[in-house]
Amino acid sequence: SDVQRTLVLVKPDGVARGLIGEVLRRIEAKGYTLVAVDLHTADDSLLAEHYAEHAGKPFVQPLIDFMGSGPTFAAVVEGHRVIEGFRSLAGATDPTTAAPGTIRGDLARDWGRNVIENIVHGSDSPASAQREIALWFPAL
Ligand code: YYY
Ligand code: MG
Repeated sequence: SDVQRTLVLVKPDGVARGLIGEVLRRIEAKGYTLVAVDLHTADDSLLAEHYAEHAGKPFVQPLIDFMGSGPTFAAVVEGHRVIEGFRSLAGATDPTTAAPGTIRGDLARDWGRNVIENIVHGSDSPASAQREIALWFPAL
């Protein structure tokens, strides 16, 4: 198989809780390689493009508000089958039912707010990865 790149985000909840290092530890322990990293608060236009597939859904505005509420740690991560592999490390979208052993299953929970706060994002396909890396790392 070909080497892949994926976009990983430690979302504002993960950054605020001091979990950048824990997420990077799991990525590095798994054996994947960091290609580029950045820490900044994303603006609305970047977030609207990043979540374009969810445009019109009821959770998209709360999601964009949450994602812009503080700094996000962004990383491009490389390895064979890393897109699928990081999704496996991250676990299911809903942290309440995400499997123990995963980032979301071990580190996230439902706080009763109107947005799912689940620590991390990972691209879900090669096409998404290419599109998202171009958005977050235009110089790559
Ligand atoms: O790829 P993944 O992050 O696991 O889930 P998506 O279905 O792409 O949704 C993106 C993001 O939106 C999710 O991580 C939490 C949030 N969200 C939400 O707040 N409420 C929902 N009903 C569905 C998703
Ligand atoms: Mg997704």
